[in-house]
Amino acid sequence: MKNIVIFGAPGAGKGTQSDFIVEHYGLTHVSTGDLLRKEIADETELGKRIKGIMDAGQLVSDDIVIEMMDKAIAADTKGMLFDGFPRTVAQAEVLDKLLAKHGRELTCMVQLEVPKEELVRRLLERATIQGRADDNEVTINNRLNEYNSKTKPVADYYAKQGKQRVVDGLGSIEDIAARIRQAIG
Ligand code: B4P
Repeated sequence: MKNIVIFGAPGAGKGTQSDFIVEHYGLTHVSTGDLLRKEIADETELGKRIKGIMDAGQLVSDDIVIEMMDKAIAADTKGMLFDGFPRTVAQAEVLDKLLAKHGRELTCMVQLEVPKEELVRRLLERATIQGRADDNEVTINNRLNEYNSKTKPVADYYAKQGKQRVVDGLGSIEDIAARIRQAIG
């Protein structure tokens, strides 16, 4: 059973490539961004608490995200693709523990590498198509800063475990999907 993390900066193509990975390997897709946006759209108590944080481009607290993932892992029987999680080293450590609790371990982490100018270009383009509240110039900058300070160290965490697979995230969506399949094996 495969359990895979797809990792990268905002706009790196995590959500886009997730569709191909879950289809190819028959995995359950869990996106923390999608789960959090659903809480906001449903106007739940949690959604009201996190809306300002996400609109500002900051990370939601580890406790909230970890509780969501605990439930998602407990409910899964197929193997999982983690999209947007872990985003801090603390989340990465907890993910290892949660998987071990269910007799599993992480297969690998796929890291999509995309230059900053292209990340900004993609997110601004998405803003014109989807109108997501956090796709504007100020918030994109905050998200990239959060990524550099809190999320990037997660790559070293997996490199030390020998689980990091770096993939060039520039090019056509199909070409990148093929590179990812090769990296996972
Ligand atoms: P996410 O929903 O994970 O959003 P994201 O980082 O912007 O990545 P996304 O998956 O949407 O972008 P993608 O690269 O696919 O997180 C949003 C927020 O939720 C965070 O800022 C944070 O507040 C919160 N959050 C989520 N998880 C959290 C956690 N674990 N801890 C704390 N807080 C958390 O796509 C971007 C665009 O590029 C798309 O429009 C796509 O069409 C385009 N694109 C993709 N591939 C392309 C290619 N090859 N060429 C050209 N364009 C491409």
